[in-house]
Amino acid sequence: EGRLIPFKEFRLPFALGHGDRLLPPEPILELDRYEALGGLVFLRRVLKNLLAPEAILEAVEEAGLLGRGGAAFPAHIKMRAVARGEPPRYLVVNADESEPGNFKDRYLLEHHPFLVLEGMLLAALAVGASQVFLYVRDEFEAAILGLEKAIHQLEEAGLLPVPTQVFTSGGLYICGEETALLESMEGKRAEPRLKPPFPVEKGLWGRPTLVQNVETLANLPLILREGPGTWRAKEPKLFSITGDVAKPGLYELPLGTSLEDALRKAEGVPEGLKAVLLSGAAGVFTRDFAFPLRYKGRLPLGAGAIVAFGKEVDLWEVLLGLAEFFREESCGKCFPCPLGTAVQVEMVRRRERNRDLVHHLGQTLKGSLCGLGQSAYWAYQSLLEVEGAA
Ligand code: L3W
Ligand code: SF4
Repeated sequence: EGRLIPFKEFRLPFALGHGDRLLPPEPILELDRYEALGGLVFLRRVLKNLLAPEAILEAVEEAGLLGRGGAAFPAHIKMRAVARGEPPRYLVVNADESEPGNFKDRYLLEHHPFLVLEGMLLAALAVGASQVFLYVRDEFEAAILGLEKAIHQLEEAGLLPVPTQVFTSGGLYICGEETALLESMEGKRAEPRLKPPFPVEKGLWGRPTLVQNVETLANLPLILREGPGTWRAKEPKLFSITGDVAKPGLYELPLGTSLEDALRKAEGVPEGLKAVLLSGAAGVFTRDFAFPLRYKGRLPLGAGAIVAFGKEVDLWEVLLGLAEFFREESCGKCFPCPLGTAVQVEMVRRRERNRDLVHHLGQTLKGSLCGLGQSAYWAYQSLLEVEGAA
């Protein structure tokens, strides 16, 4: 009923706020063009033994790169853990971007496949992976075709040191959860595994596996080019800004930028908004426009979605869309999640504002096995807070 926009119809004028980054916003789909813009320098250096894999790990550590798929775990810790593991080791690129409101990975795959592939190969060489898989959301047809073409171009040029293949995802939201993703790659139902063991120890086929988000990997060549110190001083992050703003699109902003400044970049007017949904379905409504957009703050940043809702929007309708989304996408492996998400839909339908009941719902969902169930009530709880503050 139009509460959540079907992704295939999600057309956006990409206003990429690149700041002083090294790549232009237009697509770079040819290897020569990517190289002319300074690409592949570091990949070539590693291939000529002029740059040691350890130097890549050190640069990632010095930059303090955090996972950009929503969990913000230090990339170097995961990379070093995989590098220490017994071969064969694998790298899986998580390109199953399904969180409503986020479209930064899709943008990178469609517009900058070589940047993603260079970052991916640098990571693969750094951890000694013998095989790389790009796990791409099945609806991203253009991205899949573009990646296959780009991989072919790299291979022809002798610049594909690690066998790489595209794996089309199983097509469910839960497939983005890294262990469900691995299960589906092994031909099983996409259901999350218990963690630990983490994928860095027991990942694909039980082997040490680095599962890393597209944006995280795309930053590797940029960290090496800019130098980890310069990169760290900016800590660039892509934000998908949509909804009631004049210029919806993808914006690259330094972490720590206030929500208000982010909205104004997209020509949004905070005073005219009822609330903003931060992070996506697994996110929160907020009116804290002074909130600095950084990880581990009071509010979750997720993968960087910012959806602005004007004063005329009925946020309960939006919440109902999110609640139904969770109920549909719950994989059913554990008990609290299918139960809690179904009850949540009923509660939201009757616009239940009893905080004790919502608290109990949250307590149930918190006991879920994976992040899907554990975060499914955040938006509900936050809507009551936003209403209470209004
Ligand atoms: C080794 C430890 N590994 C934590 C691992 C653990 C955790 C992961 C986060 O967000 C997350 C991911 C998806 N020793 C560890 C440890 N870990 N303690 O680190 O890694 P990070 O920060 O690099 O992940 P991330 O990319 O920021 C991903 C879950 O969110 N998710 C994500 C969907 C993402 C996409 C996409 O990237 N396109 O769709 C959905 O549920 O499972 O946990 O998980 O393994 N001491
Ligand atoms: Fe599946 Fe939900 Fe349990 Fe996650 S929390 S394992 S999605 S039933």
